[in-house]
Amino acid sequence: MKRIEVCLTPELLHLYDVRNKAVVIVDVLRATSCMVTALAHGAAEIFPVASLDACRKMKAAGYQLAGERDGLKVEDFDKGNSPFEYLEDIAGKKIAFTTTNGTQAIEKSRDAPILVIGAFLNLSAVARFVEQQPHSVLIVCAGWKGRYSLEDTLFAGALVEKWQSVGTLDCDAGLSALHLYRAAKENLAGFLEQSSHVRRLNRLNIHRDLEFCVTTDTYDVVPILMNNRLVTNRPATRGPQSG
Ligand code: 3SL
Repeated sequence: MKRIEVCLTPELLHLYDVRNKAVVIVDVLRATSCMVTALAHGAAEIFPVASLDACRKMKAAGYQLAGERDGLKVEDFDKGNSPFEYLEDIAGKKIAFTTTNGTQAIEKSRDAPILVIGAFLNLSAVARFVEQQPHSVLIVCAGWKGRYSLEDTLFAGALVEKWQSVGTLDCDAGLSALHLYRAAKENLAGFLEQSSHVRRLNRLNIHRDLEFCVTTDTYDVVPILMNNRLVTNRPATRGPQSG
């Protein structure tokens, strides 16, 4: 029977073998939420890279540069890391994306035969997708600079909850995530209010992204890594517009 496991931070990834897993990368605040939003609104592809320099090199190949460092847009980049920047003027665009944690977690998981991007925004679509794969599932929480993040763990718990009729859960990290999610799910934004990432975003005066990123099932797309690019499993869907 297929299993589901949760890696609570990329620093623990050496304990897992990604080479035979369907890996779900999650960085709820905010990298994977942006990726899902961009592809749902018609971005042609996202090229995730770990470093700023690797990202800048993609400009010559016609990519828009996007992402952040420590939550802030990089000065010479076209876009930052708020999902509201990916609602419009995105259709057909190729995006090179680098972030403090999300794209680093992707980089570390590249050996997986299947790598998809998860967020609350596409929770059910990701659950359906991984259920259909022949592999066991590993959820990799991006965390913050190697540390544990509450919001990514809550997403892991949500996906484990959906998984339970499909396969086994034999992983205490997954069980903890499930219990936490069950305690939080009626009010995810409230539960996260004291979390370090929400406090960090509040210090940067970024408030509205939290509500957006913890909204469940806004989109039906699953970003999949193919030939080093994230592309979607289905045509762009309509979702919220900016404003
Ligand atoms: O680290 C990341 O990948 C980002 O999502 C962090 S932030 O939300 O932009 O601060």
